[in-house]
Amino acid sequence: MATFIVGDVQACLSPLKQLLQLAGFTPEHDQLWAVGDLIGRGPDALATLQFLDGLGASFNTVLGNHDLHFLAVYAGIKKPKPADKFDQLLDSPDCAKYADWLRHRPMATLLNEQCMLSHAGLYPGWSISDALYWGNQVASELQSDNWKTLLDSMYGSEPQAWYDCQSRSQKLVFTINALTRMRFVSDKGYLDFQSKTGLDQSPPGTFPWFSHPQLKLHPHAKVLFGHWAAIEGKTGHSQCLALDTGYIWGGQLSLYELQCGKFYRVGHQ
Ligand SMILES: [Mn+2]
Repeated sequence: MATFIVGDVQACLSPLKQLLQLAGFTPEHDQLWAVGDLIGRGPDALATLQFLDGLGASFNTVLGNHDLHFLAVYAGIKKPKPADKFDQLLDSPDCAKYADWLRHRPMATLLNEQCMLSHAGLYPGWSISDALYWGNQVASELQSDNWKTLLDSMYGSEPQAWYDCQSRSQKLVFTINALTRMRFVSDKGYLDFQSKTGLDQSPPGTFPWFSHPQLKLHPHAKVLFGHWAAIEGKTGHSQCLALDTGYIWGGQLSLYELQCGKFYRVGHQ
């Protein structure tokens, strides 16, 4: 059995199918995980969810910011924007089924004892156990009757640092931001939500989270993440593997095979 992890699909079904064929993925034997942002901006939101649903128990995902945004639109908290390209999905009789399925996905998971998967990465100062614990707290809330209240509160960017969080609801919103939106983090642990650039343009006083001096990773641990297309799959850190190579922006869709460490890519050159 092989475990594959795919980068941000963002409703681009055709390259996803190409990539699975290229890697020899067979749902009967193999497991496929996604780094989140299954849908959002790309052309085939409904067909992508139909295809992944068809893989049954051989597919799973952690949630990304676009997936959570879709849930907020579905719940009537946010108005859909044309750029989301959710229309066909929202009009589908199966929309409620897919929304319910997404609402029951994890925010972070362990793929084996040492490899964590989340959409944006590991917040500096948190251990992998911290990220899993708080990710599970968010997931439990999303699966509870309070899920709309949580999604309604997530659109703020405050608090920006973990040590500024007082209440449980602040901690849940911070966790969503750290696990799904993080890129640059200040030396004091503040998430920077302004910059989406590559590594050569760090805002003053910030580090990419994977280069942050407070990053806590055991020597054999790994973090797999997506979300940050501008770094083009490069972190310069052997334990932090970036899988969003920006297919939606004219780049490539990436797939990583966990057991052998091999990358597969399709898309634009
Ligand atoms: Mn994202």
